[in-house]
Amino acid sequence: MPNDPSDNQLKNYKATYPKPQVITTSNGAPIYTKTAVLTAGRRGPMLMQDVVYMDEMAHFDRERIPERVVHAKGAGAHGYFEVTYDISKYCKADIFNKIGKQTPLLIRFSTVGGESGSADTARDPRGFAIKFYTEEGNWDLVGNNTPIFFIRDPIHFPNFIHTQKRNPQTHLKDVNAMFDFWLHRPEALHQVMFLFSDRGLPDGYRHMNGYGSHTFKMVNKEGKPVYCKFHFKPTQGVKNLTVEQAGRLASEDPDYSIRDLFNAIEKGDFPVWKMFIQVMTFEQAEKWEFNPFDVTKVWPHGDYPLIEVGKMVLNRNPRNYFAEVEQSAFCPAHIVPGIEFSPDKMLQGRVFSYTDTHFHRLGPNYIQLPVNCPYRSRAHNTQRDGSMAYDNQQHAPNYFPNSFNYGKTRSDVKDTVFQTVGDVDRYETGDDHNYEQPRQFWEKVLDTGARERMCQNFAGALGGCHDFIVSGMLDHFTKVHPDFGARVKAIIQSQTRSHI
Ligand code: HDE
Repeated sequence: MPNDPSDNQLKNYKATYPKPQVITTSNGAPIYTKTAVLTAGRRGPMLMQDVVYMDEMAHFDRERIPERVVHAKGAGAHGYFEVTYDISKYCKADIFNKIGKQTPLLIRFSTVGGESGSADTARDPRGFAIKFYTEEGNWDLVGNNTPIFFIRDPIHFPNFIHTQKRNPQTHLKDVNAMFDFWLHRPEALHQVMFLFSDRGLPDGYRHMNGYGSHTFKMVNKEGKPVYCKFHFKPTQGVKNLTVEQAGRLASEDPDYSIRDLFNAIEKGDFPVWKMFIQVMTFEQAEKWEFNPFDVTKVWPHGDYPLIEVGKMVLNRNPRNYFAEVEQSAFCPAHIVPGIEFSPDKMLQGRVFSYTDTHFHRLGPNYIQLPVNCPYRSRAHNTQRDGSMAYDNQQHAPNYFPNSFNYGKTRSDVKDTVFQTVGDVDRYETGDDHNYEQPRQFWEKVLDTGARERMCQNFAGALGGCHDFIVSGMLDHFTKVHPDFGARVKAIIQSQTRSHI
């Protein structure tokens, strides 16, 4: 007996619309049959003038848009953010300006490497992308369920992603390519350890943390900036799947996370996350032992404690997946007054990439789609035309400055001034403290059981790699902690590779 709300979606539709509406062509003309094509005689050929067929088939041929090059499989939900603590001493953004203030939002969760038909329970980071529809424009916080990332220079991103995708000849996922990249780029170790630990298999989308991951800048009304990071913690708790559960679900219910989110919301069991920030002053940033703008590093909570800000509640499922989730388009460049970029090279690199991919995937006017449009502030600018311009800002002038009352600027939203120094160059960061925080992860974050499971997971995956990749990775693990390298080596040897 189907019992979940998701099983009854069609029945519920019928209950809402007890009488069918007249079916039409796309130009709105009523049609008299939808069950037979137009032919010359009962057995004769079809006619070109069967516009009912042509109208439908030509559109069908174009139903798919390019899937996201990463984060292709996902689920979305609507909700709101509510301020519970005052952080106006750090940030003037209107979203935070009053306790109790609610701001509508859309969230899209995703897996990263798989195609849009892949299994939800793969070992992979999870995307955690939020679009806050604030009164001063849309603020997109496009994060993951991990506080860190694999690389710290955006030039590596396309190559790194190639190793996570399919081999150019075999069209298979290639574990040698994955580990070969990590072998060459040990800055990935922190994130890779996170990925092969229990947290690499979250139990659906409701039971995981979310992070803005990068360092951002917050600016208060006096124009004083601080650096900050964003954290989200689920009040329904963090839960992970075992390797066995994830494997079973991959075949029995590959859409496990999408289903779980939809049904929870439909049943009124609304998922909630508390939002926190960490704050670092410019003086502290100067003195910190690591680069505070390096997204492969966390800021220790002991030194930079979590400050509670508010809660995020997801209380409404999309009514149409394609319109509200597939066509949603997030972009780290979408910030609002009070929130600014830090010098994090990765963040800077992302600021370019997302709009660029949206132009390709959805077109130059993707931001006019209802789900992407800043509907609480509205865009007033001089961008015009292009494919699918919707209202095209009607009769407003399309240039600025002008003498006809179109557009004025606001001095209170000026970005903070900051100095840059240094020679223009390509600075290699490959050796920038790659082992310290992974060591802390091994020693302080993981308990004995979690360490053992992570080593088993690594040994399982590395078991399929060439010997030089295995020994290179074991060297890295040993530099993180001798026990780590030794344990993975012992498990691999016990799995038949006694020569290593
Ligand atoms: Fe992304 N990333 N990314 N990323 N990312 C995309 O944009 C990119 C990075 C993240 O649900 C793409 O619309 C570059 C970090 C999420 O729609 C693309 C770099 C973090 C989503 C892109 C990164 C993320 C994306 C593909 C390195 C966590 C899904 C489709 C400089 C802090 C958003 C798209 C959604 C999606 C580029 C690294 C999170 C190609 C160049 C770090 C959650 O533009």
